[in-house]
Amino acid sequence: MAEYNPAEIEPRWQEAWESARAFEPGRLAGARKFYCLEMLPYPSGRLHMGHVRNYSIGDVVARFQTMRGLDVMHPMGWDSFGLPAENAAIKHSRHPAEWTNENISHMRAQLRSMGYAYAWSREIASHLPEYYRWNQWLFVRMYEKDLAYRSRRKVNWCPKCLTVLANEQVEQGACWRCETPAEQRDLDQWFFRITRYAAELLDDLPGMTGWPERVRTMQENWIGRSEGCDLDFRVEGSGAIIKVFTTRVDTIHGCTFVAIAPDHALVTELVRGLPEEAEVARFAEGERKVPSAEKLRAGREKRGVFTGRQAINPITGTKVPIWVANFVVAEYGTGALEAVPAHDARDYEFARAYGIPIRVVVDPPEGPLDAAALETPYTGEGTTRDSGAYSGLKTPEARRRITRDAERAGVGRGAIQFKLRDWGISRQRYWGTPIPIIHCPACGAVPVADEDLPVLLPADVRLQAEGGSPLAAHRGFVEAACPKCGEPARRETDTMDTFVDSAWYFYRYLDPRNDGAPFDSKVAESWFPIDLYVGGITHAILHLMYARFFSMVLRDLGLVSRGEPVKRLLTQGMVTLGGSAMSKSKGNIVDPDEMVRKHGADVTRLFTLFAAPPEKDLEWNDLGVEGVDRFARRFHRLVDAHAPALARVPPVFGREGAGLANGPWPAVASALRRKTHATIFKITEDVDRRLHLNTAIAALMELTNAIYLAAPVSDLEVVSRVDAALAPAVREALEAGSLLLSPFAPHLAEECWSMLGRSTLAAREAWPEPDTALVETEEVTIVVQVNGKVRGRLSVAAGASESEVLEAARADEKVKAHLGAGVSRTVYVPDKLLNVVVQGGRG
Ligand code: ANZ
Ligand code: ZN
Repeated sequence: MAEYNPAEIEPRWQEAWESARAFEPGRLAGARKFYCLEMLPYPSGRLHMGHVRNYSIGDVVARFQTMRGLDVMHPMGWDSFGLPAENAAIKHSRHPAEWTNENISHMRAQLRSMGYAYAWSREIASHLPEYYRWNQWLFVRMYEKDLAYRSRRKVNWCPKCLTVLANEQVEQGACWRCETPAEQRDLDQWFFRITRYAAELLDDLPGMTGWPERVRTMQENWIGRSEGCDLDFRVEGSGAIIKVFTTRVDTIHGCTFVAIAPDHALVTELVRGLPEEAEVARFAEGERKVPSAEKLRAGREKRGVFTGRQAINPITGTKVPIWVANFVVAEYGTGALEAVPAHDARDYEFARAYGIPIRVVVDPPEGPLDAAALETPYTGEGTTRDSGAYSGLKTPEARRRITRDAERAGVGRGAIQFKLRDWGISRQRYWGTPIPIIHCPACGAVPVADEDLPVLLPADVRLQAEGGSPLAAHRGFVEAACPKCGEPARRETDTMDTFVDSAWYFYRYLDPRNDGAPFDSKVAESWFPIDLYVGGITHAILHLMYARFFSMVLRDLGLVSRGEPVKRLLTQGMVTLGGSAMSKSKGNIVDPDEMVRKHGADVTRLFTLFAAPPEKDLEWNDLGVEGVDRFARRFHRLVDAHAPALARVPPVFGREGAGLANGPWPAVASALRRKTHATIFKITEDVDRRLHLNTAIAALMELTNAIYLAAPVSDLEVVSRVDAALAPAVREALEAGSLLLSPFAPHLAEECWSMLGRSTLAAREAWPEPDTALVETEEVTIVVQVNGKVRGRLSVAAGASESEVLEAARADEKVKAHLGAGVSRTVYVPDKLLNVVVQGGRG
């Protein structure tokens, strides 16, 4: 009798996979491809449970699709440039490269010990010249297409990291990495013109049905498309025009002031020589330092100063005062707005604070507003009133007519605004890709010639904790000859944001040693799109937007044919302990190495997969770990005990399996066979379509119980009592169990497969097919109500989950018509009833 001993089993099978090169793609001629990708880690030094969860989920799918006969690409690499390496280097007086390489070795060994099925021949690391050379090459291509440009901009600056932060990297006004409040600075910066793709980035989203709705909504909001109208307000007694952007031109008759951003280009000119000049200047100066995220924060106190000037409403001819206000952002729209306090919350608050009149011009559908007693602005749509010839119109119609008339009069025009800003990629740090530009006094910014790439990051720099770019202090690096005229020139010393590295790495995996191009287009074509991408929700905006942008750029450079790189996206939840995300600073960490030492990689994997559905947060629970540990041991004991008695039964599954005849079988055998095939069916569905990995494991546990019932094994004396009539069904169940277990607990699966006398690798075996005659899928009818009224009946598999039923309800024509504004709540009685509560109550 062999005790389950993962410490002995696991390294043995890892070696077997490696020597068989079991997970290298391209071995199956003619097979369909499957590109399974997980977000590559930053090599901080140690894997954490978040990594383990992310990679275990991806690994299940990669192994599953491999067994189903697909040609699977499942690579891994290192996002190895970035600030922590530089900070660690300063702290421990070590070179970032040395620190990074050591971390990579350690973490690679950790990944191996988890048994992940990677195509290691594809490994890349972004800090290596062979990789970042292609960042530089792509930068030059983008520069040629005016997709990379330099401009003096107000930038978000982290005073602690001493570097620029992209808008995406400012979270609630603070640096996303160290949480220090961000400041504003004027700097010459390099930008990628992502705004050129704003419309495409937005328009693709509805069709990206393989992405979670939540992520698509986040991206949609980030891109922030607004349709409206620009209007020209003439400044009284001056030729100046203040252009405003409005999405509610229908409210123009309620405009009681104009507000402009403190750093609007016109501010100085407007107040020149007026008594208000000094105060306006003081106010503008104070606001200059405030980051735009803070300016837009809803709760921020509305403040401003009057300029002493009036503007003329181009539609009504009315004169209104011009204010400089802190809630107007220079970078959005035109940097100025026509304020309508009765119908906009910020305008309302401002008007109340400064005693500016409030004029009601829209009535809600429910009936007229009492203008004298208005206590909150009415921001919805409705019917115009007190709006001259436009009174009595519904909002969309008023909008249309006023825009048309403004266009005819030459004082306005329809306009579309995006919140998305160009991507600032300059970093004043060392550990990143040097931007391949040389500044020549005569020729300006000149890109480095392709044959001179890569611009190598010099190894001999002095890294200081405070201030300045280390490259700028390196004379040998800075001094360069102009590629155009040959005269002495100065090399650019900014390095690229590391999000550039990760914006296209998934193409490089496909052709990682190519030294003539970033990758071969034909090879990329054969693998794209990525069939499944697994990663944290924290990357829903930043990384995933950049990755999409880069794919569109690569397409327009003629390198690939499609713009959208990812077909299906899975954003896994966090791993928590005591209710909050595991983090070093909170001290609530479970170390994967320790888990592997204590329980083995398989149990660690099983727990992270079993304890919660992939998208949900997973609370760590030692009892739960014990539970899956017990399950692993029980399955092992079953196989170990019965294997000798099953030796005479021919193989059932796998490429050499002969299957089983359709009986007649004794009742116990028949029941077990039905359970076996139902389990195969369920797990296949769970993994393939739904990615319900937790319920798949639950089904394996049930199968194990069923085998125990049919063929008991005592804890004390391990003797198999399986007789000849039952043996084939038991072999079938144990073989199926081993193969089904393989994506989840691959070492244990190999061990059991081999104990059953099979000499192939389970990992490369054929996934078992269910005998449909044995799979009775019980169907039940579910009544679907919307706001309490019956709107349809759905036929679904018994035991379907709430989300499955909701999904089916959404797809049902009859029900769909009643879902209106969106689902706010559901009540589910399994196998019987789903009640959907919808907002706005159209029912
Ligand atoms: C008049 C108005 C009346 C507005 C009304 C709203 C309601 P979104 O939808 O986010 O694009 N706005 C325009 N430029 C701005 C700037 N630079 N900084 C801050 N706010 C600005 O918002 C567009 C609306 O935000 C515009 O429509 C404008 O206010 C304001 F009843 O114009 B509105
Ligand atoms: Zn020159």
